Amino acid sequence: QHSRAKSVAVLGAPFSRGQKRRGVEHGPKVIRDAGLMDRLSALDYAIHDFGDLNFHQIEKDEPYMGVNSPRNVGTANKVMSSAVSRAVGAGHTLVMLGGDHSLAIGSVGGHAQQCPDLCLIWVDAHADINTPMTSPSGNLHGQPVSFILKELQDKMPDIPGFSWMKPVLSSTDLVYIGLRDVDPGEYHILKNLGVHYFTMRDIDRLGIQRVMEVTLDHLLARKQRPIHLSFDIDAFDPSLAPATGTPVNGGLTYREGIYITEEIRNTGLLSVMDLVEVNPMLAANREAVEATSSLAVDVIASALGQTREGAHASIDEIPAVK
Ligand code: HAR
Ligand code: MN
Ligand code: MN
Repeated sequence: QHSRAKSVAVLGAPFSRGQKRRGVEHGPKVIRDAGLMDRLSALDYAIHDFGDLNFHQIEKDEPYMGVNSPRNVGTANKVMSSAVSRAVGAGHTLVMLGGDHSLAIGSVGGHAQQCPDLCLIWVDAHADINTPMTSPSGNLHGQPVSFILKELQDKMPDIPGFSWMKPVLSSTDLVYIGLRDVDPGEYHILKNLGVHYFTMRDIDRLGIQRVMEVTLDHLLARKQRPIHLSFDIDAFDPSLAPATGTPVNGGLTYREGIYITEEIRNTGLLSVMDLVEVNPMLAANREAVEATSSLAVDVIASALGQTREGAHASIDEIPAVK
């Protein structure tokens, strides 16, 4: 418990081709500008900034079976996958800053290369489990989970750009928290596979404490294993996180969001965390951008050990009167 990670690495992914709105590629910059590295250096481990990944654009990238930008998204995720695999293999706890949520395909995929027994906690207003056939938008940020799950592979067409990708998780390795905008096809998939999920209504009924207890019990009771936390900022209520592409009313409160990350931190098992979908170009003003990105920093710091209780790291006795 509370095992000290030796080091934390931060990796930016300025990528937006998993959806149609410009600006989410600036997520890594505004999250860093909100003071991420300073906040993490106050916690007690070595912290490395791996900078931003470089995604070179593929010019000719026609939609395939309704899926937009398949080659760009597939190729970017291949780059992501090897970067995450390398970082985790080197012993770092990794924080991936998106970018849109299609990047989780590579992030979870690369993590699984090093930790095949990982489990996945997906905090989001959306289930992101459309297959290319059920997707209403053709946007790959609404589909990453369908690429990750083994049970869906016979429902997945061969999308150009993704030939490198293998499904890495079973549906029992996944729990959703915060859902409130689920497409009909997604609902069918969730029920059909028996995926464990907690909607905002479930949080209303059970409270976030019970939700986390059941989540961690489901994923960890049989065996302690590495956690991948994929945190979409749109899980929060739009009043707290306005700068995002697909806001949905009725989201997490600040305290519910922080409780989620505190509980994950307390397992000592967090191995990779994604923080995605911060889009500074979609806010009404600069204050709204700053609110959203400083919320992202709070969530990341909390997942990595910042507590509301205080810390004892630097002071171990009551100072004597001199
Ligand atoms: N479900 C819709 C679709 O598939 C919208 C979901 C995408 N929005 C996100 N992802 N921000 O969490 O297009
Ligand atoms: Mn998402
Ligand atoms: Mn979302």
